[in-house]
Amino acid sequence: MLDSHFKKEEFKKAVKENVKMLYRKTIDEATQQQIFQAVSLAVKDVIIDNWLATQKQYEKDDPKIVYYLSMEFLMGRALGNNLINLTAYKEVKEALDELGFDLNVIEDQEPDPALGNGGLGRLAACFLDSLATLGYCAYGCGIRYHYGLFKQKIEDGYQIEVPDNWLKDGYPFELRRPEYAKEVKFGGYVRVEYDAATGRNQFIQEGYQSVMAIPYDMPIVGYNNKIVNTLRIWDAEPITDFRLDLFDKGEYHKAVEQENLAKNIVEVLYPNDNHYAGKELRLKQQYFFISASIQEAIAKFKKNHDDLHDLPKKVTFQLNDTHPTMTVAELMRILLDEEGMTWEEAWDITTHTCAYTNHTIMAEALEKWPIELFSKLLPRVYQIIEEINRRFILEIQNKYPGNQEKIRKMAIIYDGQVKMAHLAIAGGYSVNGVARLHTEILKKQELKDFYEMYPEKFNNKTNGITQRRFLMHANPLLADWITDHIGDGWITDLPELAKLKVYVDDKKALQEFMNIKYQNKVRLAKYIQEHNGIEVNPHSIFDVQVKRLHEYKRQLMNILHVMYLYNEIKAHPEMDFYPRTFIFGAKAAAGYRRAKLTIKLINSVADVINNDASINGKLKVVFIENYRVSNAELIFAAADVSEQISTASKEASGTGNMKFMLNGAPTLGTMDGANVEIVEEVGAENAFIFGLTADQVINYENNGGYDPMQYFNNDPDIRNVLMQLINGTYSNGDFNMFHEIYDSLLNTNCSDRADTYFILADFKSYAEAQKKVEAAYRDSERWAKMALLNTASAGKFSSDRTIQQYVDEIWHLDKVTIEE
Ligand code: H53
Repeated sequence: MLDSHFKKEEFKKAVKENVKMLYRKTIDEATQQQIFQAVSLAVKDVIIDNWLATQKQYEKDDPKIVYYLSMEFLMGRALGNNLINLTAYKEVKEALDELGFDLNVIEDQEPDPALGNGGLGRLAACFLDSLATLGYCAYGCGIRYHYGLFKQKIEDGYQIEVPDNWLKDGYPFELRRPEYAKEVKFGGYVRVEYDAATGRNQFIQEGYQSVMAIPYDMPIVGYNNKIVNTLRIWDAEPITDFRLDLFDKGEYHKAVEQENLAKNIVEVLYPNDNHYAGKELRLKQQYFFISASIQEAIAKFKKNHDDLHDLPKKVTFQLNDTHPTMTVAELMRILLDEEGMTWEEAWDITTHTCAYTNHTIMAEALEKWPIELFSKLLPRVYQIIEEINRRFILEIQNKYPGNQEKIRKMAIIYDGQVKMAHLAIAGGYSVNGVARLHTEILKKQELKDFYEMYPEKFNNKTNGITQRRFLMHANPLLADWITDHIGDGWITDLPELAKLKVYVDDKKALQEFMNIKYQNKVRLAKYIQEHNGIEVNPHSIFDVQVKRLHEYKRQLMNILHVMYLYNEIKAHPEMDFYPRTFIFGAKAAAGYRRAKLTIKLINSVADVINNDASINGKLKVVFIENYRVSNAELIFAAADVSEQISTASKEASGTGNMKFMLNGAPTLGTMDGANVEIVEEVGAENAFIFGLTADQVINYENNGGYDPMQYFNNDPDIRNVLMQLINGTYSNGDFNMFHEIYDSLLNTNCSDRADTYFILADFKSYAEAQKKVEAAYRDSERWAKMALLNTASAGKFSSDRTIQQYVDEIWHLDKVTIEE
């Protein structure tokens, strides 16, 4: 136990006291939600002592700080994770038992803070955990959306979005910090005034609207080291409660506008993953949290240092994708307009302080803002970007005299648009991809021109995940078993898992390992029964694809293959078929029609197959409603097969793939993203790889020559399945329901190239790989070895390793330890 506050009896007393103070109740009268609040408060009390101690240590050591700037932090629930990192989980569980409560049930009372969409937001959360655990001074900076990612309900097979009012009961792990409020200005115009004293022009923004940004801090508890870092999320409030002065002058509308601006900015997270929608409110959100975060970072720096030229020595701003790229211009604005620096000085500081992570090559994810929109909303910031662009073009011309093509392709402002990725690359000192293959594609394809101009900026940081949440918390049985066999070093040094390799030929160990998998499958089966009303057989193969719904991730290929298997079973009832449960979980962006139709298709196929008594339950299909961090933990622990089947080159890295691997599920996947490195670690014989390579896909895309119709014409299995999309098999005779999906594969009425994601090209090799999965699973000893080797080889994929590489190669932070 870390702290004396956590002595069991004291803790029990604190819980009782909190219930009394908060609710005027005894613990027998309190609801589970009230107990959750009271327990969390008792835990927060301990955290705050460590938080203060960390702050003190940072003040003393003055370490370099990384600000991880991100529109998304997909934190998941905090209570269980905090207890784990305080090394108090088991003790608190016992204490609650004695009070008559079940910690698991209490944990379920916590809303699942969903301030993110998918991989990018969850990566940010894993990084914060690793930064605190490794002892680095880091702030996460983001937005306190009042509504997180929508909750998904399935009605009649269709996704319905329900608002996620995560703050409704009050969130115990946040702290409002009004003393650090910052003003953020929008709109108006820039007045230029010559200042005779300095001989320079002053740029004064006038006629603007503004809001106050109010920070809320959440503690990020390091594992067993007393370090507590901070996730700072900004809320917006009107400048004064209500502009009574304006109201009195009859400018009622202006007063209400300021109020509405504040309300709207932080209202809701945009539910798009890997897709840019170009909405003005989104641009406001970006500037809002960036301006507040950078202002605060500069104020903090100035408190302890007197020369802003030292900023790069003490601070890095890491841009999580292009969403926070405004940082480059906002930092320039502050250094130029508020600190009175020259352009050259300000640019030198900025380009040594900002660093950019690219997470996608998908064209539709690249942010490009129309200049009218941009310049109207942020007139001064836009002027600065124009000047950055002017100088950048000169640099290009210098390097490639007379080459107009380079300017067309590389300019920051071109064709009436501001290109955020170009600004991020020009304005920073590092550009990193998130898996080796992805970084290579950036260098050779997407960002080739930039790589040629600045090769020294480019580097790779393969993603990782935190084993504290995704093994210790998600899979306590396996975590304990591992610790019994190799000690607990893996908790902070994941490569230690390799020590498990000595057990590959130990029958008893293999049996125990698979028995734990079985128990986790029973746990998930219970969840599915309770939430879906579907009975699944825990002895069947749990074949799982959980991730955002996107065409490039090819959930469609998975369900088409299920339809094919069903056809096979029906056609050959005597066939020896190993029982399979196909499990899906996915949210589709609210406006992404084709993705939503895919959800309907999955549910319709599930309906037919699950209700067909003639197949004796050999095949089941389950769509888990409202996939999110909390149920993900149950799902990874219970998976036998990890479906990672994106079109090669499209998935920058993936991180779900790593969570499955860690929990002993072999990958069934394409050579895409981090799958390549997973296979490298575990060996090709312990994974099931199929499909076109990234080079083949890129070659088709660049040179044409792909014809999906040829597969339809020549392959009766494919033809049968596709015909079932339009003959009513899964739509109660409605020929139209899934016609759009059929068209998307074979072109007919579509504007884009047919089968954009090469589903038909890969279908057969996918089906063959699936046959190999079945054969391997039948040999239970072989399977157990594969599963164990996956866990044992997962060491590389800890976010601790990723963060250490960021620290060594980009951030150069100082390690801090808390003195007793
Ligand atoms: O980021 C993950 C990657 C994953 C990639 C994802 C992502 C988003 O979730 C959203 C926007 C974006 O540009 C990229 O799709 O492959 O693992 C973390 O790097």
